[in-house]
Amino acid sequence: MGNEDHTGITLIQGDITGQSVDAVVNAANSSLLGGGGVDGAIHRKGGPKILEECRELRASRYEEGLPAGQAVATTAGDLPARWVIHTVGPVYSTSEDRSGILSSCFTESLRVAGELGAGSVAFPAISTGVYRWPLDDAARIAAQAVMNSSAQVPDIRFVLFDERALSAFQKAFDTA
Ligand code: AR6
Repeated sequence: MGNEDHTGITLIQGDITGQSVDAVVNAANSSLLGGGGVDGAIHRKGGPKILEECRELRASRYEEGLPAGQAVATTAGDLPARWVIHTVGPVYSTSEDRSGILSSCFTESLRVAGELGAGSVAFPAISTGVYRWPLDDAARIAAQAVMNSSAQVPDIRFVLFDERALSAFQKAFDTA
């Protein structure tokens, strides 16, 4: 797997907050001030430094919040990582196709990771929890986005919380 020779993509089952990587991607919300799921786990384990930087971002670059599909980096606090890249997935909708926004979460996060010089990045299954995106479809969008990305990050990992998510991503990468 991989978009270019220098990129390796790995699928792992587990808790993303335990990953020793340069950058951990957070499935955040526009407020950047925390929430449940991955976001809650990252702030809990990463400690108050992350929230402090998020508050600074809200007071400067993102007064209106971080729009869905965009990404921004902060410190990773106490996590075994250098940065957290916060991105905001779209809430799933049956009346509107928001897959371009979900795809953008992956490409923008990889772009930010590349700018930081990150050698390794861990992604969760963005939008598939609280934001209700069907797993198989989210996995397909994630696989296509990452495989078509031009960002130069050598080690890209998807850290899936359970067996069901892991097999959805395996299937998506096998058929991408
Ligand atoms: N490690 C890896 N995957 C996880 C973990 C973890 N520690 N915890 C949950 N998952 P979600 P979203 C999986 O809800 O759908 C928050 O409140 C989970 O099983 O974290 O983008 C934010 O503040 C699911 O498959 O993110 C936003 O308000 C996937 O990660 C909102 O939820 C994503 O679930 C964002 O919703």
